[in-house]
Amino acid sequence: MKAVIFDLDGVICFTDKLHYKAWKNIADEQGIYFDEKINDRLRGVSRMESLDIILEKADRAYSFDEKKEIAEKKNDIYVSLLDTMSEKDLDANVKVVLDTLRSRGTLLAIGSSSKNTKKILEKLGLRDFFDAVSDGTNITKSKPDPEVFLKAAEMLGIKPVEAVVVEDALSGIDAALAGGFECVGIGEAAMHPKVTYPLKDLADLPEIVLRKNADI
Ligand code: B16
Ligand code: MG
Repeated sequence: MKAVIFDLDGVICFTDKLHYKAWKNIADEQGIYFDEKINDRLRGVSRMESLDIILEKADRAYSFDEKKEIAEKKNDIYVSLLDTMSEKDLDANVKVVLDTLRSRGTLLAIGSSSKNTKKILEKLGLRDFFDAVSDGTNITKSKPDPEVFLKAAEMLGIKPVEAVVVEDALSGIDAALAGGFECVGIGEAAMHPKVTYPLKDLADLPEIVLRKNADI
């Protein structure tokens, strides 16, 4: 296994709460019911598709222009919340996992639906850390389509069978499998019936990569 492709939100960082705060602000303003359970459905889903899920509870139809305006407003709120993040928000266990893999020569990439990926990496002090960053700015189809991970593999110059994808969202596991990748699922994604390696703790990831390479 030459490379590990990490999802960002929910794996490298925990921006769920910030997405929730921003969407809640929008939903309240529009008088639409929104709770954390609905927020869970937005994991790994693009911004516009997230808005469509939220609008399922609306009592009227929204035009494309209205939706565009609302999505932009949500992003402005989310970005101002991201501004409060710093290197202190990088989980120490996540950093150990990244450093361990890197020290063994494993290529590391990001495969995220977020258009704010580069800003988040910068805030966490990881701007130049990854060998490739594939994100919401270079894809046309979001997860469960495999495009974001296939682009990451292409940027790394490797084949999907030579990489493992790490995901927290069910749609992300579907995307990895559709692209021909093995995958590690954490949280909800560990429960996916077809996940290759369900993990309780990301700290076990280097061991999985090591064992897999010893098998080959
Ligand atoms: P943005 P991931 C995803 O990131 C989030 O899980 C999802 O909740 C969000 O809607 C999506 O990014 C788009 O984010 O509005 O910043 O472009 O899990 O694929 O890293
Ligand atoms: Mg995620």
